[in-house]
Amino acid sequence: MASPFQFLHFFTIIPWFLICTSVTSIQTPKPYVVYMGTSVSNINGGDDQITETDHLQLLSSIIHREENERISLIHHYNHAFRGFSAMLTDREASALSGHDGVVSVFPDLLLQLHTTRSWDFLETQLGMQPHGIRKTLHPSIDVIIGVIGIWPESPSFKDDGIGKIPKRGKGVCLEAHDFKKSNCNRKLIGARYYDLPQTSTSNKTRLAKTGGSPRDSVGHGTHTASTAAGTKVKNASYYGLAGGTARGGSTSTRIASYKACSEEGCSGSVILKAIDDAIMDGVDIISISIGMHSLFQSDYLNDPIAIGAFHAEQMGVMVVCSGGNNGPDPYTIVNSAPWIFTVAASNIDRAFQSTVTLGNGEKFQGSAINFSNLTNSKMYPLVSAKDVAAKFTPTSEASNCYPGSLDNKKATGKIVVCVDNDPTVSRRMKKLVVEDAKAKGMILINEEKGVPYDAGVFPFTEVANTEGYQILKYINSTKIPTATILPTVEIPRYKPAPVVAYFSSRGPAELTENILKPDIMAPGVAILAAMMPSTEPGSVPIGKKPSEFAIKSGTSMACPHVTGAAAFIRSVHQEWSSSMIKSALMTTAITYNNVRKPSTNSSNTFAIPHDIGVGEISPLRALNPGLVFETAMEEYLYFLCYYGYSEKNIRSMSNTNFNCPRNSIEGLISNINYPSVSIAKLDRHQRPKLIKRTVTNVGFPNATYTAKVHIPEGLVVKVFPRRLVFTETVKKVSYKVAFYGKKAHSGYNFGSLTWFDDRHSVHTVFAVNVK
Ligand SMILES: *[C@@H]1O[C@H](CO)[C@@H](O)[C@H](O)[C@H]1NC(C)=O
Ligand SMILES: *[C@@H]1O[C@H](CO)[C@@H](O)[C@H](O)[C@H]1NC(C)=O
Ligand SMILES: *[C@@H]1O[C@H](CO)[C@@H](O)[C@H](O)[C@H]1NC(C)=O
Ligand SMILES: *[C@@H]1O[C@H](CO)[C@@H](O)[C@H](O)[C@H]1NC(C)=O
Ligand SMILES: *[C@@H]1O[C@H](CO)[C@@H](O)[C@H](O)[C@H]1NC(C)=O
Ligand SMILES: *[C@@H]1O[C@H](CO)[C@@H](O)[C@H](O)[C@H]1NC(C)=O
Ligand SMILES: CC(=O)N[C@H]1CO[C@H](CO)[C@@H](O)[C@@H]1O
Repeated sequence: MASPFQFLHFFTIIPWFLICTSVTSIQTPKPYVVYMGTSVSNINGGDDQITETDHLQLLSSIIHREENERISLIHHYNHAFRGFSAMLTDREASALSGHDGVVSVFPDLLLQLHTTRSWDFLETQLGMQPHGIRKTLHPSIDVIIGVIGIWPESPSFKDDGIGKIPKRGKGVCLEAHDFKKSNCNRKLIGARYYDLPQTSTSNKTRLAKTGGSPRDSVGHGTHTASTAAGTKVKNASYYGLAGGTARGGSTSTRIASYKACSEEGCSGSVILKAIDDAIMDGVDIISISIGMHSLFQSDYLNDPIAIGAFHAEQMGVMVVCSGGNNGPDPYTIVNSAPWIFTVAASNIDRAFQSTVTLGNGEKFQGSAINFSNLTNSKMYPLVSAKDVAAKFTPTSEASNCYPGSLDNKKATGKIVVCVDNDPTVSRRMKKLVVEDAKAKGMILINEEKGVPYDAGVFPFTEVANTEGYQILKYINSTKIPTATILPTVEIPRYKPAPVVAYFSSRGPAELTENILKPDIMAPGVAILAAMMPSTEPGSVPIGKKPSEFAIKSGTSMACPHVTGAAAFIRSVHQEWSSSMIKSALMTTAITYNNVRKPSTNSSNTFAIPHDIGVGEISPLRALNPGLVFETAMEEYLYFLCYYGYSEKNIRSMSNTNFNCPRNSIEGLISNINYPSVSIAKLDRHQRPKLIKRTVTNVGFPNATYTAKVHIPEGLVVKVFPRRLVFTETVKKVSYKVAFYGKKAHSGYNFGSLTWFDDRHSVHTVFAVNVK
């Protein structure tokens, strides 16, 4: 069997650190990150640059003399924030965490790419349509985004027609055995890579081959970078599927890439280093399609992405992150700090279908991407997997097409029907099992349709339970059941769209429910973008060259759509801060679909803000939002107080004499000037809860807005004032919203408050949990 290693890999990728923490003794050193706050020079203008020597001194005060080979730094952070990573025992780590100037000390965990290899989203396909950003305004106003890892020869990174690199773009193009300085150009202005950590389960051969170069070895960075900012490529397609012009959301944007991940995952200490470098290199936006698994989230000051993003925000650099692929359960959203722009994934108005025809003439529409060479003119024997089980194999395993569960002799030449009621065996695995059994093709019965799986040249399709039942019934009804699986065809103008993807992680956020997360939704199902040419056997149709594009799904693919949209807005409104751009995209998002109904989830029920945030991005509308919510750095410091961090740590992070308010309680987080509102607890027996917001006019100076509230039955919402008047001199106006829960339904109530003038509608969503 071709796949035992991959099978193992699937199980080891997440629990690696669990094994490490539980099995190893607490005295065994392991990598830790020591975070020490901002490195912005202090308020008195003094020069307190902390050097590597200072860090080494700190380490030598903690580590025993006999072990002095450990007094060394793996990574050292000093551009936007201070700290380092090093090999420490648990005891040393806890001694360090009490140290003056140390904000937090946390184990250097492996994070996941949000098209995780362990789920089969990575292997699925996509077709991207640059939603609504067809007319590129203002070409070539420079915005630089930072992403992770790249395949430089891709036509998506050609620099034809792009102007000189701006002075502040100090991207560094590192050389390697397979990467030359000339691989960088005016589009791809920088490419850095890092020593990737080796774990006990690391495949050293593979690391040696793929590490030590900025070149993308996974395909993830190439795909996401070209989605955000790829050069226009005419006539792009994945072997004819999803054909058209491929381009990023903002084609004049430059890219700097930071390779922080390998097949093993992405270590937190390396991600921190990459963010620190990107800030120094002068990028405007950082796009991170990586995160913790939702089961292993840590609080903000122990989360490398939250820490890096906080200091990026402090330096005026926007950070956009994927929200994770652990849906559709609630409390699965990650990267949920308020200074992060958190993205959910939706489908687009394109689907991929491949027809199953049964011997009795019945036809079913399955979902898949395949380059099947079968036709309607010949039928093949059709069997249920449980009827071709290997000896001594339980029926449940065979029907799920577990590794080793099928009898090759019985399956050869047949189309095998597998079910999918056990999530531990991926579609990729089942397909390998059936292919290895020399079957002619495979029909998978799986309710979670909508994320087409790329089966390469193997005839494969996926049908929902109702169709699956019909197919099984047909097999029972006849002596010689037969079928065929036709090649995939593209269904354009697919309806409804957008629908939130089944896999997209859901709110509310586990760390605090007082900020609404995810923030926004963008296309993340079956997105066509650049890819290093695949050499995997069976993935390239006979007689074709490996494709320079691929179709992929995941919140990883949704994130760069928002990055590209933000870069586009920044190129037009250069003076806008990240929070203004975020607000513009949020208050103009679209909450209905292409059949003019409110957006739904994949079981055809209306989606809620915990699924889709404020809705699907609409970059063109966001150019002219009318009003914006500005979230100042100080608001984030208040947030840290309310969340419960010490004033001492907050001062280290901000380098100010900041004072936390006396009554810092978590409920006050709802009052941060955020473009949406979430109230974790509204006690129906208590007085109404009062929320304050301040809006800044970015439209014509003379404007008057009136409020319109949309509320669920029972909840009472009062806005005052109901009119906001702006003039040449009055640019900012505050308003209050009171929420009365006395007669409301228990649990979350969702609604919206929209400010209208004759040109704009500023839509704000609220989520109120009534108890
Ligand atoms: C390590 O990776 C190499 C190259 O990808 C592969 O040939 C080899 O089988 C792998 N070794 C193990 C132990 O998985
Ligand atoms: C587009 O691509 C297809 C197949 O890859 C090819 O047959 C066709 O000639 C191309 N069209 C143009 C205008 O390049
Ligand atoms: C389809 O392609 C396979 C090789 O992938 C070949 O063995 C088979 O004969 C082809 N079938 C038809 C019907 O052309
Ligand atoms: C097909 O037949 C098997 C065994 O006779 C039975 O268990 C199963 O429920 C039948 N399936 C359908 C869909 O009729
Ligand atoms: C869709 O929403 C309904 C109602 O909230 C819920 O019962 C269902 O499980 C959701 N389905 C998915 C796939 O999220
Ligand atoms: C705004 O209104 C003021 C007072 O009515 C007026 O003087 C001014 O010219 C107006 N400006 C614009 C741009 O309409
Ligand atoms: C829609 C589409 O491009 N389908 C392709 C599926 O695979 C067959 C065989 O490679 C192609 O001929 C089809 O064009």
